[in-house]
This record gives sequence, structure tokens and C-alpha cells, in this order.
Amino acid sequence: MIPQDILAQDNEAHLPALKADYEALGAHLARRGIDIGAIKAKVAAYKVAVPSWGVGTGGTRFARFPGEGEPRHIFDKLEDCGVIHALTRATPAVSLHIPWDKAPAADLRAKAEELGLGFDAMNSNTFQDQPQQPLSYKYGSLSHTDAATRAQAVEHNLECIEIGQALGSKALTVWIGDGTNFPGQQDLTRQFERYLDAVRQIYARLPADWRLFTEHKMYEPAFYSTVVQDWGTNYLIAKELGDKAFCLVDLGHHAPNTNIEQIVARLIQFGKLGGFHFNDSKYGDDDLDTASIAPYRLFLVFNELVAAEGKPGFDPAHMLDQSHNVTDPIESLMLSAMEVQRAYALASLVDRAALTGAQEANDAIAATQEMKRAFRTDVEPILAMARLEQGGAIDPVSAYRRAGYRAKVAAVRPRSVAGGGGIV
Ligand SMILES: [Mn+2]
Repeated sequence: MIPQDILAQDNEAHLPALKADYEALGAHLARRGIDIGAIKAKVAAYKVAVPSWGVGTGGTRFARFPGEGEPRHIFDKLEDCGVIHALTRATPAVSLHIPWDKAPAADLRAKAEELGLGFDAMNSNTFQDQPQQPLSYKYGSLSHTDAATRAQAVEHNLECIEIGQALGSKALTVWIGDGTNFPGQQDLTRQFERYLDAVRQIYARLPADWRLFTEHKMYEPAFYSTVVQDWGTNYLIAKELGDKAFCLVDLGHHAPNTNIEQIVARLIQFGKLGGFHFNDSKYGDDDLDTASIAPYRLFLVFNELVAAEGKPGFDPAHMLDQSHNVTDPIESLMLSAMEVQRAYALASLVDRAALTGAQEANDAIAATQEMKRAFRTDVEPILAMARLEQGGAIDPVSAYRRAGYRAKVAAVRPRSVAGGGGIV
């Protein structure tokens, strides 16, 4: 998909500058007592999953403007994900959405293997009605007032587990659109009781080596209340269910200015952080590219993660979850994967002993300066060298454009005519 000679040409063009920058950064970090090789090894080992739905062009409630050469089906989506991984070497797993990505397991496995990809968490969908679905989710799914509708939603989640088992997945992510638009529309307690009862039935059928992730979101599609509205409710769910249940944090699913890194710290402290859906936002669940708006916030989230490394049972799942309305999704996802790697590298530069010392001495300036010193470091040469050494691109966007991948697939993939909204 990306010819090796083109990748080699592109890397060759960038190599002299990279070598010089890497050497200079190595000397700078050495003065701070940091071994650049150790940071590079951490970055090389860091991986983030890509959502299958991320490689299609997204949209808003108003419209969707299809892009050139959009994937027609899951096999095209896997190819696009393969390009992202080939160039970044950071995204070896794809997260599927059922029923959008339904296909014979053997075919999915074969295609993924050909591309050097595996399968991350399975995502169920009870926030829209599917053709031929007997009962509607208009008024909810796992929390619906009607027992048969709840049973249908439970059954769908069990099917997602079954499909995931055939693919080698080890987790199910449940996000529901359930909620209300009007005060008094539902009894808030009874609605949550119904949800808990339904999600317990899913949890009871979870394979022993699987994890169940529940994802909170404060509003949208419901606008007065959602059933799983915040991290507190999410924590209660994970606590009620048991040891295999964890909370997923989607960065866009909070009120503006919420201290997300503190939520992350709390969930880590109580052993319930399941993982992340990375994206960025200015106002709401904007699903913008990771670190495009608030890179310092992402760094602060990773500061909590790096501080918790080595804690027993600490193994959060990392995934991108974005909607690309005005960019080539492959370029956005490559850059976003690199941004989470960058945040990880930067957080790894924090001098933990110095930070703790400043905290114990109540020296606020020294503490915050330690954070800023790490954040201000340009670690791009580390990321680029880690990619190059793993067979990827020094500059993935440059290599991708040089290879002309989008034009090539546009010639065989007709422009998608799917209209309407496209929050995907
Ligand atoms: Mn999400």
C-alpha cells in the first residue's frame, strides 16, 4: 500500500536533520540526567488502538461531506488502518464496531494478519436502530422501560463478545445513548436500576480473561440527563459489577474545563481505570484531533499514567476516538497517534523525585516548573527515531503524501453517497 522505495526515499530526505536533532537532544537530556535511549525504548513500546469508524469521514448533526476514497467496508477500513500502522508503527490494533463491521471472523482475521494488525476492544451499538431490528431504541436500550427491548440490547452485547472471541479481542466497550430530554421524563433512579440489571446480565457472560469497559458521557444524544453521565456513576457501575469491570474515559465526554487528569488519578487510585478514548475538544464532545486544542491537558493526563506505572493491575487500554470532518482521516489518525506518544514521552521526562520533593516542601513554583520543564522539551527526534528503527516513517504525513495513497484508493472506491448526519 505504501511502496517501500517511496518510504525509503522519504526517510532518506529527513535522515540528516533527524540525526543531528537526536544527537543534540540526547546531549541536552543527558545534562538533565535522562538517558535518551531509555525514553526512546518506552516510546517504541507504546501503542494506541485505532477505531475502525475513525478512517471514514465524520460529520455533524447538520451534514456529512464525504471525502475522496473513503473505505466502503470493514476490509477497506482495515487497509487504511494498516497504512497508519505501517508509517507510525504505533497502532497495531483496530477496535471494531458491531454491527457496522460485521463480516466472517476468518476473513477479518486473515485480512488483519496480512496487514500486521490485531483486534482491540469490541464496541456494541444500541444507540441507533438497525434494519430488521424488532424493537426500537428510540427511548433507550439497556435502561428501556420495556423488558423485551432491554433483553434485545443485552443479547446484542453478548453477540459482540462472541464475535470478539473469534477475533482474539479481550474487551467489550459499552456506551449507551440512553437518557432523557425533559425533566420528569423518566424516574432517574428506576432508569439506572434497569440499566444496572441489564449490564449485570452482560457482565455475567463475560469470558474470564475479558474486561468490560463502560463509558460515561454527560450529554448527547440525550440532552437533559444521560444514564451514565459522569465518572462517579461510571465508577459505581464498575464497582457494582466486579473485578473485570472498568471505567473508560473519553476526553470529550465532560463539561468544559473539567479536571480530567484528576478523574484519571481517582480511577487509578481505586483500581478502576479501564482506559481512554483520546480526542480533543473546545466546547463539548467535539471529537477533534488529539492534542489539537489542549496539548498540556493531555500531558497532565499522561503525567498521572506515568506516575502509576508498575502499580499492580494497572493496564489501561489506549484508543483514539475522533471524527474527521475536514481532514484526511489517515493523516489525522497518524498525527494523533504521534501526539499520544509525545505526551507519554514528555510525561516520562518529569523528574518524579524532584516533583515529590517540591510537593512535600509546599513549593508550588518548583513543582509546576518541573512539569513545565518536561512539557517544553521537544521530543520529536525521539518519536521519529523510534518510528524509523521499527521500519516506519520519520515524517509519516510526508511519506503518505509522497506515496499518493489517497488518490490510488479514490480510483477504486466510489465516493460515498451516504447522506444525513454522521457523528461517527
Ligand atoms: Mn468514545
